[in-house]
Amino acid sequence: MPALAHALLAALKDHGAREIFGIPGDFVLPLFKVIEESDILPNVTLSHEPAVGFAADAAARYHGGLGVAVVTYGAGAFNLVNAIAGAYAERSPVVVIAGAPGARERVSGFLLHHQARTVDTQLAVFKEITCDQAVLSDPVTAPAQIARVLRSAREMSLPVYLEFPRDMVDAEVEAVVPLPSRQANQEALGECVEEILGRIERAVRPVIVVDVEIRRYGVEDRIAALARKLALPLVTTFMGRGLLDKADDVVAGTYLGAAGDPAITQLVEDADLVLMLGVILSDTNFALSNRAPDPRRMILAASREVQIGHHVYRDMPLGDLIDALDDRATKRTAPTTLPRQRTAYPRGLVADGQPIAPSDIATAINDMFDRHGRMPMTSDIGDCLFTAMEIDNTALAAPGYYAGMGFGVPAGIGVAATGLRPLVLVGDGAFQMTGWELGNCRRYGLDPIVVVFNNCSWEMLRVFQPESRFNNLDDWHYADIANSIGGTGERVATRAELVAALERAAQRRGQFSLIEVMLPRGKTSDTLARFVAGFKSARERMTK
Ligand code: TPP
Repeated sequence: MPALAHALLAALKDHGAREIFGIPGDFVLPLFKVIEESDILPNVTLSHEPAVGFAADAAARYHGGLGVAVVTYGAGAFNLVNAIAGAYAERSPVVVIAGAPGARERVSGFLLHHQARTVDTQLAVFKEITCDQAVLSDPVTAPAQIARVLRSAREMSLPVYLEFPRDMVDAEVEAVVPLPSRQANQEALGECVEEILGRIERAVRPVIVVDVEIRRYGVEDRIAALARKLALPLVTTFMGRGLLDKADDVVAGTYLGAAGDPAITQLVEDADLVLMLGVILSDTNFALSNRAPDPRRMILAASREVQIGHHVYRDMPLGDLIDALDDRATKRTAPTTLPRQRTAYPRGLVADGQPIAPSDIATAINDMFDRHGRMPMTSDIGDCLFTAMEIDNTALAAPGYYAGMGFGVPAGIGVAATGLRPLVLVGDGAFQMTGWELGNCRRYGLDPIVVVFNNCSWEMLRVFQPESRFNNLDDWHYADIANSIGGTGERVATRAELVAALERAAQRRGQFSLIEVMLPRGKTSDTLARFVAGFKSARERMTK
């Protein structure tokens, strides 16, 4: 019979985990020893637990399996809370494995180091931000608990929590047998699909809107095929930016309401049927809309439910729904009144001595993609994410809904650990939070390209409240520090320097590259400028 630690690692692998991110502590040292020596999954340690959570989250987003974060009891696990809250909000299946006291310690009568209130406060906190939990303290029940919790993570595409008491590492257990996934009721599915196809048939201006769940459930290709078959225009949400990056013929652009390409905004807002697939109905995705969500013109398939008008079909996995739609749909020709709108992304930056504006970065990156091929991206929250909307629709992981700072760099490390070379976009404020994790790249041979938007400012806050001096940040010369932590840093202030630095970074392999782009305070990307204007006018509308 395998030891529990081995059984758990094998089960993680069987359920789609490809790597482990973590930081050890005494409550997980024995488990880390097994992780390292068993070599079942590669292990990447970082410097601070928030980064562990972000990296695991981004790895899951990219490879479509499970992300894994292993941390110590209390001090380690509580440090992970914000990252897991973000993963929950944005539907990323991260398995939190937290060390915990062993059975004897729990009843020792002492307060234990890292304990916050009761021994189980950690479990109580994680219950709020995970969809399933288990404490692996009983060798008889542990394998079934692991199978249940890992299936929940996969089926719900949400974080889960496994607490691993440190005295359980060597406990002998049965192997973990994966549980079959739960499928839709066929009759309900048939009825649902007929209803959707009927609505599409009757619609004059239908449109598909897609968001992150379609990647989480691995149905992007099938949705692209369906959109082609039904001849339906398709857009992504803000959060869903980067989806269907291999189906340029299908994706018209990204819906940003008042901040976006007017043709795309019209496509969605004038539609008489909006088929929302895997969409998070959040303010960042829809608050700049001129129209409130209207159930009469909307079908929403998300979180294993399909809502049509005022009724709901429950237990409808997205994959089953798309397969059934594809089975029953017949090829449709687009009405001639339905031109496919496409967003054109800027190209051809003039490499001159002019200062750099944020939108110039997008143009320079598009030019670099033309020369070297598109790169997968991660972005932090800040003007860098709005700038990303001006870059070609390449794969992107970003906190577009939860909007927590500090995601970009560790997420890039997570993506790099999956074997890809990412381009990371990050503001100086966010870089101050987690940017130093780049110092871990050399140990693992990772070579992301990081573009720091250095405006010496919390510019996203300044745009809403320009009078506050606290938005001014100091100039930390990030490029200089990059050179002392295993990478190459370059600071650029003109468009010519930017173009040259990006080219050098594209060619430099085997170490991280940091390009510190100096930007004037008060100058935002064109997209953020439109977003702020749209936001302010929406606020005025609401307060009138
Ligand atoms: N803390 C976290 C963890 N997340 C947040 N979103 C905020 C605080 C509030 N916040 C939103 S944007 C922002 C802050 C503090 C400033 C971001 O600054 P920077 O990363 O330099 O990007 P810029 O706004 O200049 O583009």
